[in-house]
Amino acid sequence: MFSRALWARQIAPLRRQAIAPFASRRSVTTDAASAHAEDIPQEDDKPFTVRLSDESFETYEIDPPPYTLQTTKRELKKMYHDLVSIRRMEMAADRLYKEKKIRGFCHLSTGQEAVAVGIEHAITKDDKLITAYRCHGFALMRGGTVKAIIGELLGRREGIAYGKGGSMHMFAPNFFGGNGIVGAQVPVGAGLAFAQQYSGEQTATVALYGDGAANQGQVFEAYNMAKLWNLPIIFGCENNKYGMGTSAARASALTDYYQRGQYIPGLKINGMDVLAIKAAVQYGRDYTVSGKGPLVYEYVTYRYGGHSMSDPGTTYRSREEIQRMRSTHDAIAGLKQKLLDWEVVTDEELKAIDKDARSSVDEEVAEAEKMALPDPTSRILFEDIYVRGSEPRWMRGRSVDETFYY
Ligand SMILES: Cc1ncc(C[n+]2csc(CCOP(=O)(O)OP(=O)(O)O)c2C)c(N)n1
Ligand SMILES: [Mg+2]
Repeated sequence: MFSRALWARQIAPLRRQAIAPFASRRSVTTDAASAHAEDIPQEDDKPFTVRLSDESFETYEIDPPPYTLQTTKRELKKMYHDLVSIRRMEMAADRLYKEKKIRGFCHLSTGQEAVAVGIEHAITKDDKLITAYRCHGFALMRGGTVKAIIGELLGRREGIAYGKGGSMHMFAPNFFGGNGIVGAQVPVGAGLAFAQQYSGEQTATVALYGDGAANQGQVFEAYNMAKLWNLPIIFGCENNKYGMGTSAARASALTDYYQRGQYIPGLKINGMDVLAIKAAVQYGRDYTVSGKGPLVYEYVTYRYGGHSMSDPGTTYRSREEIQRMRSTHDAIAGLKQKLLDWEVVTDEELKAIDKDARSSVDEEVAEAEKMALPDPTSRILFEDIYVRGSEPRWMRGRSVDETFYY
């Protein structure tokens, strides 16, 4: 066993040397509006190049992604629409919770929208995604509707998980939740990637977890197997600086989550810049699908609200900190600024996109509120335990003499 002093003298310099040639000296910003683009074409679908900020990434044992990104006006406008839609949907959930129409747990992703949007614009519909409980935005991006997501929060049978999952357990094609057990989705994500590799699919899994999950043993077990078998997975820590009311620095001996894979290359990404996220995930997807093995990403982001609806979110961080992040690092405001600066849209066009996103969310929320309440019968408790159509003939109920026949 090395004494601490000996370790510091003999081992630490070696470790630094091993990392130094690869580790970039850049430090990642969370400033959302720092990319550049010139010569924007008139046409909506004609590709052009965006140059990302030098402060978009920090690397660990890997070259950085290209600092240029091909996009179109249509895609940028869609990204903006997506960001606004998630924010508006989360705001609707906030209101419905305060009106006591949504009960139980409810975790909002306001502030973190760029992660869900940037990833979706980088992967294909055949790739797989799994995350923790802060999942409404991902469910929407993967193909869920606002109506079905809000219906789920309201506990309606027409909700995206038939009203059985609530805020934390939503699913869509190639979206494997929505998981309430902190960290549990990380090994499940490795399993998804194993299935992709085993069946020869040219697809990847994106498995997300929070800074609060990043120290769990199962995360490192999943890293190990993923590297042993070079699984096509991008592990991604959404570092929003807090796990419930505990700051990352109080919970983690090393808060550079992108370096926590040790033998797995990593990338730290400005998680408030939807374009940087798209560039990073596109690059990582190609890397991992080509058989080079897993990656560990860290999206540096921030949640504006409390951990859940029952946390005001102001006892463990200052109001000034929240205000500063909202006013100077907001992903929506950042993209908006770029779209105007680059003349991708006029002021009026942008207002029209805003209005369209907000009114379509509002309409779907109103429809969800009109969905019928579930019948107050115990039969509903036995439904949806198995995938519809695959139920056993009978199931035991709450006591030995209660049997439910399907
Ligand atoms: C196994 C397990 N332990 C504890 C909890 C309680 N819990 C819920 S959320 C949370 C903090 C997670 O923080 P983080 O991973 O940073 O996610 P964030 O809320 O910031 O998105 C904890 C401890 C849980 N749900 N599951
Ligand atoms: Mg967190």
